[in-house]
Amino acid sequence: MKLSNRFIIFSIGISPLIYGCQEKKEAQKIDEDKMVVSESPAPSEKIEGMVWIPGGEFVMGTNETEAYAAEKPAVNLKVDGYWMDTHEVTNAEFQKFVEETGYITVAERKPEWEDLKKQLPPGTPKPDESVLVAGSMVFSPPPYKVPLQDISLWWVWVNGANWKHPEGPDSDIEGRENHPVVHISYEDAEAYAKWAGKRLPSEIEWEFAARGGMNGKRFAWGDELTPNGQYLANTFQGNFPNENLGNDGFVGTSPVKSYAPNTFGLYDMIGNVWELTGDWYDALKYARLAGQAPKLDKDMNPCYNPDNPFAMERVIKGGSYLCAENYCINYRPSARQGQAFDSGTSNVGFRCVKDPEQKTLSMN
Ligand SMILES: [Ca+2]
Ligand SMILES: [Ca+2]
Repeated sequence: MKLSNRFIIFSIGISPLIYGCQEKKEAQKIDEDKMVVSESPAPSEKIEGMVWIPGGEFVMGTNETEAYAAEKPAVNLKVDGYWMDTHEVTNAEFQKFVEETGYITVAERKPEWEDLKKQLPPGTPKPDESVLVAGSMVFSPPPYKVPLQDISLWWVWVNGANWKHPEGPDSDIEGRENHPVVHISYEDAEAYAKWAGKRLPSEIEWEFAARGGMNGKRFAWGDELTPNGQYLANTFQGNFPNENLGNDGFVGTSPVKSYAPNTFGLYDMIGNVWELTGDWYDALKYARLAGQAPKLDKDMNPCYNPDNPFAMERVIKGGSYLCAENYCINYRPSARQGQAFDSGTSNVGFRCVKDPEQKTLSMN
């Protein structure tokens, strides 16, 4: 099914043209003092590789003029406590899962046209069988400046690209065991989480965790992208997509934990790879929560993305090593995009959460 990305424009990056859209109604009045991190004690058990996120009350989304429309408006929300992986799932961790289960990822399977066509406009002709080959989308930057409206100028379908061969059949993950696993679809991430006795975070859980106890900050660490010139996440410096300067130390993915953690002890919540959540993508989610848009009829369709009306998408958060100041700009806790549920790419991974055995905080 992953071939859907060959036929439809998917939202790896949002065009800068829509950055800065103004919402039509006045935003919900937000109480900036409402950031309350629960003081309930953490569960007594310890889980290796995870930290306790205490839950609480916070401002999700943003009212920033410059933010994308789908991040607005800011809304007050509450979340219960949960455990969260300190870092993105690595190649080594995913390899262990595959060795124990024999799991084959979606990118390694031949796509079926019957599945594919469900996400395409009615009447889309069946492609030639020779096109229906296992593979995935790989970032392949042009050597020169290009217009930023056409993502096909830097995203290329590569037959044989998958988590073990991130750039295609001739590449491998040797030396990248501690990098985040990529080319993972939602189905793959869910299978891993189930095997690990965990689950994928909801978007609310992910954003609360990324904010690290700070309300209304543009970035996970404050309001400046590089305070005192210090890089705090793996993003893209230079002119996207052709000029990847790597001033933060990396032009591709980086080993997990290469940058300082946030105050909850979580690494790479911003940048490195986008992270899948368990939520369907709804471009008007925050507007609906704020009462500025009608409720979504989930029996009709759990997703809403006017830029990609036939795609079934899950929310991804945090931006990646491909988010630049001149394009994407999604290295912020409120940033969000839809990712076709049946597709992985070379800049999307995930991490898991786990519920406590006994809930320590009950809020709504
Ligand atoms: Ca970088
Ligand atoms: Ca990340």
